Amino acid sequence: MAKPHSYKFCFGPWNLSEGADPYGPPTRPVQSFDWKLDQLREHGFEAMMFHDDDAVPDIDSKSSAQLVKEAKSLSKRLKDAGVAAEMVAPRLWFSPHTIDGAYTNNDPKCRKYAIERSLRCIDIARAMDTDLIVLWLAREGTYIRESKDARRCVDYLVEAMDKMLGYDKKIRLAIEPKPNEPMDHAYLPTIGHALAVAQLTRDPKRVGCLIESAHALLAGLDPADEIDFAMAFDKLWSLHLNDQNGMKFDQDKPFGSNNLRIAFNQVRTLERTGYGRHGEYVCFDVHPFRPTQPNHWMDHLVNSRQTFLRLLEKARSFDDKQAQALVKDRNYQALDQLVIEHLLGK
Ligand code: XUL
Ligand code: MN
Repeated sequence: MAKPHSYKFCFGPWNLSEGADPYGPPTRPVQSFDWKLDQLREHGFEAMMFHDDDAVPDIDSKSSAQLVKEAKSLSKRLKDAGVAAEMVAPRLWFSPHTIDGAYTNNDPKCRKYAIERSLRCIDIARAMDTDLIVLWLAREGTYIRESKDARRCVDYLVEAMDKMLGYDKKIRLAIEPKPNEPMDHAYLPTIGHALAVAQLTRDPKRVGCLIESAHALLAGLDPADEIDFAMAFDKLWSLHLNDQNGMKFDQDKPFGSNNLRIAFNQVRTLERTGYGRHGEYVCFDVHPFRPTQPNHWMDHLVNSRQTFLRLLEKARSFDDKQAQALVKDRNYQALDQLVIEHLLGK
């Protein structure tokens, strides 16, 4: 195992959400951005992640010059607070132009909108001193199989990424795969799909990925294996740790909330592969449970960070030598119990 290093933590303004779901209204009042920034600093987080319109609201009604001006002013506020902007992600799922997809929309005018919007997102990222653009491809997929040509959609995805890579020679694209929700089936459901598409772009070195634990679980995969796979390509550029109870809606539960062992194995893999050594952040894409009262609003983030740090101790104190001996002896029954006893505190 490599020499221990310390991790840097991050979350986004949307992770202090107000509790609205498809069945009911918010359960907490809206808080200001400054309040969120103060909370972030007070609780041991070093960076904030942004959607383009978290950084600059009402993007589509503003000129490029205005967007850059507002992004620069936000960047100054962050710098004054000693907080980095980790990434900017184009929100390609709200506009009337992205109702049936953004880059893979059947309508060329809508695809054009999605690319233009992504270039504005790059302008914002540049003004905020980050080279990382995250692509969660929310509506790139289908509700019914017959509605789009999946073969052609691969070309559309590559074309959009090529436009972004050509627009700015320094930016890096991190694809955040998710197999479903809001779509029935998404076109890039796993890290394997994301890294395969990266190879088709004009600059594969600048197209990597972001793994979200819940998204991997929704694809029926172990997030630790997804991490190892991405690290084998040196392409894990960001991470959304959280948890998920089975194959249902995307729950964004606190890290480790549902399955401590799956969480332990993610931390162990991050340690083993050296994630974070090149400045990558550990981000928590978690939401408060809807019944959460305003005075407990930060707890899901504080707890996720705490659980991560506790599991880091567990990863560092795991008896690897004994584990290796058991592997050699093919005694997986004893190895299984070794992990369980370790997690239980023996
Ligand atoms: C959606 C999701 C997003 C992305 C950023 O499931 O995880 O919040 O992380 O667009
Ligand atoms: Mn996410």
